[in-house]
Amino acid sequence: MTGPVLLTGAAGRIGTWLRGGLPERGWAVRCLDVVPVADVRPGEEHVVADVADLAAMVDATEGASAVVHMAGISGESTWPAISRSNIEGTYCALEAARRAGVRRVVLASSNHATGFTPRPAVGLLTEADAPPRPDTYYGVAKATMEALGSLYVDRYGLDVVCLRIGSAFAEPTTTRHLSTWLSPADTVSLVDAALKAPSPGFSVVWGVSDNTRRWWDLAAARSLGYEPADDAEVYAEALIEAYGEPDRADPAHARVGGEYTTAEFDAENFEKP
Ligand code: 15L
Repeated sequence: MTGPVLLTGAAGRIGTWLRGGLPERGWAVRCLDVVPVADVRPGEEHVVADVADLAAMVDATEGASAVVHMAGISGESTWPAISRSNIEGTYCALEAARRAGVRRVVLASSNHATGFTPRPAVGLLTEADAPPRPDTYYGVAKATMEALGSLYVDRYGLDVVCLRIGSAFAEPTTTRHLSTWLSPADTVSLVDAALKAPSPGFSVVWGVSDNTRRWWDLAAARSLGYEPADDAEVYAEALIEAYGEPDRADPAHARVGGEYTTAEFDAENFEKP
């Protein structure tokens, strides 16, 4: 592939990790965000644009080799906010790729697309075991993202890889994260694999590190070429001492989406637009 990777949400947490890690793996990066990124790095291209502005997205996508779409609200919010940033934004990323002739799109889906799925009592959950079962409007937008990705593969022949990201943080801070953590280094590995995999067509894979306590199957992600290096277990002793052993009767541990499935996560409790 020639041309830079267009990275939406470049100023965000995951975007910042990818700006560091993708060039180390040979990818030139064109950063796009609605705000200017704080620290422009050598070799980067920069575009300030709203991901829900289709004309601006088409301009930004011209000449790119692939789109890595990380932009959007990163948790629950109101319906108007989610539908604009996360649903309209995903449509614009895919439609801009199609119009600009870019064939590969990597989408930041989330475990919350399937959040009300019960966590398995034993064994690992494959992607096929967890069809869309969103836990929030945020989760609905991620399920819609996967559906839009599927449409652009079947109708227009793009390659679209949807990453159902667990908990992408610098380090685990809750006992749930002992299962769901995706480390910064593994985030880079996963996106790199999604960019390089030959002809993935439509692919949905869990995005999680090789955590001892994980409940997501990594076979599909590994088949793309993902080689996770981290395991949240190194944080287990400290987190269990602080918070106790995870209680499987607690919804935060009984369902894939954790606390997002609780009554407190009703959108009414989130900021009005
Ligand atoms: C997500 O999709 C969110 O972006 C992140 O803030 C966390 O809530 C994460 O899921 C999680 O499930 O831990």
